[in-house]
Amino acid sequence: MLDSCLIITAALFGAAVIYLKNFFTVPSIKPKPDIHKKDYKKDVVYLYQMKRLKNCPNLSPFCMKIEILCRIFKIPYEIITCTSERSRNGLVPFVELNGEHIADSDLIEMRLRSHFKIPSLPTELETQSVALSKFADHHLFFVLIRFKIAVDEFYKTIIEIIGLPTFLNFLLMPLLKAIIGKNVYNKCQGAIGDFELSELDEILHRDLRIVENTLAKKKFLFGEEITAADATVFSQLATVYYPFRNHISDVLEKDFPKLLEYCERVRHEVYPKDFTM
Ligand SMILES: N[C@@H](CCC(=O)N[C@@H](CS)C(=O)NCC(=O)O)C(=O)O
Repeated sequence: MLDSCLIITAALFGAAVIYLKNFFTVPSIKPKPDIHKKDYKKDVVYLYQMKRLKNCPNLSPFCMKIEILCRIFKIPYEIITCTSERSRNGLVPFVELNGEHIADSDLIEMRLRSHFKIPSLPTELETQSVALSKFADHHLFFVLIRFKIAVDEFYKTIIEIIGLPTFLNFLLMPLLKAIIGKNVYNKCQGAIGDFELSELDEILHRDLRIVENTLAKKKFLFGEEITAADATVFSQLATVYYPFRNHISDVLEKDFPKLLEYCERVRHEVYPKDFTM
């Protein structure tokens, strides 16, 4: 009896110490993982990303953005399809460049632009371009993904990417909805707030109007030449429009045909032959 009391007290004390240690630990970034590509070629970007889809180069707008940046700026790159590999932040994409692990598409873009000496736009346009890109990655993305996770095709596509057997869909679908669906929903709530789908639709229209007004009558967002902002904004729109139908497909077709024409323009410019496979 005394023994079991001592064990329970020790266990409770241990749990309290662990809880308090975690409570008072200031969060900090994890160390960089070892690089995977040991026999790398100098100045080649090794881009770790999700598996390609048949009808769109990627389901992740952040992975697609980096591939497009490499293509438009003629940066030599090699794609490495991730299975379990993740960045120091637990996400994809990440790159390895000359033996360095670089995580997060924002930082990757900055590093690539400085390493490969990619010229910026004139100051005023560059400022607008960065602001529009951040709006796309940190606001529009969350609005779009709320609609993306609302359809079964999203989870079916994830099952295909992971390579799980489709005959198990009846079990996997509710599981993925419970894990990934909830996780994404919570992230959206933290990033942009919580909204009913009808309210979110108003926000979606306002956000797409911002992109449409920036584009105006131009070929690309900042003129006749494709730029980094096109890589970011197009990737956000393309990864919800091309993989499978959802509410955004209807909205783009009905209310924003000019944005769809723009998507087709970027698609032909960047992936003249290999958008689908
Ligand atoms: N801020 C990050 C966002 C990257 C991100 O959210 N990646 C998602 C895919 S869209 C991810 O890796 N999710 C977890 C996973 O796939 O394991 C960036 O710009 O790279």
